[in-house]
Amino acid sequence: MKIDVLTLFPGMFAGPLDESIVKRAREAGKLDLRILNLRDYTHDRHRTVDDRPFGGGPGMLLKPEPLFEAVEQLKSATTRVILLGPGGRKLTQAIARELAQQEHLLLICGSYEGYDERIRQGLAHDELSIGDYILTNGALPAMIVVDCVTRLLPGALGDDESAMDESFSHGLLEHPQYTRPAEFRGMKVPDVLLSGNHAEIGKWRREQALQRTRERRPDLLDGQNNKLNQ
Ligand code: 21W
Repeated sequence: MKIDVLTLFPGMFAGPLDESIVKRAREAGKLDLRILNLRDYTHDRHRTVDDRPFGGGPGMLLKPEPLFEAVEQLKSATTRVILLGPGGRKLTQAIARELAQQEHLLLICGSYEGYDERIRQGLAHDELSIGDYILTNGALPAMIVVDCVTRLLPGALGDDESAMDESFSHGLLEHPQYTRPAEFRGMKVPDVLLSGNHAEIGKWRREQALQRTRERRPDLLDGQNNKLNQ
C-alpha cells in the first residue's frame, strides 16, 4: 500500500513511523510512506498556505490553491483522499480495515484553524477525526491512521502478533494478564492462572473480560456499538 501524507509539520513524523511494526512494514516494502510538506506546493515568496476567513473571526484557514495543486499532482484513479479534522467521522477499527484495502491513501493534515470548505467539496473523499478532544494539528491523527492501517496489511504482523490479534477480536476488553514473578510486592497472580487447568483458565478470562467491559465500556456490550468488533 502507498500512503502519502500532506502536512505543514513534516518534522513531527520523524520517529513514530521509524520504529517497530511500521518500520518493519516499510523495510519489507509492504508500506510505501511519503511525508510531504504542503508548503512545497505554493508558488509565492512567502510560501503561503493559509489566509483569513471571509466574514471575519479569529484564526486562519488553509487556502485551496496549494492543496488542489498537491492533490492533483499526487493522486491517481485509485487514490482515496482523506482529510483529518476534528469534525470528521470518528475513526474505528472498521474504517481502518476499509482503508487497509485501498491501493493509495492521501492523508491531508489540517492546522489548528481549519480548511476552506472548497477543499472538502472538491478534493476529499472522506474526513476523519480520531476522537472527541482538540489537538493542535492533524499530524498525530495522520500517524495514528498510518499506524492502525499498517498493522492490517497482509504480513505486517508477525505470527505471534497475529495470533494475539485474533484472540482479542471477540469484541471485549482484554482480561488481566500476568507474567513472572508469581508474587511481586505482596501482589499475587490469581491461583487459577498457575493451576494448569486450561478449561478453568479460559472460563476465568472470559468472566474477567466481561466484567471489565461492563465496568469500563458498557457501550461495547451493545453489539451494534462494538467498535472493537466490527
Ligand atoms: C483543532 C483543527 C480545532 C481545527 C474557530 C476558530 C485532525 C483532530 C485534528 C484543529 C479546529 C483530529 C477554530 C481529533 C483533533 C486537527 C486541529 C477547529 C478552531 N474554530 N481528531 N478556530 N481531534 N486538530 N477550528 O483536533 O486537525 S483529526
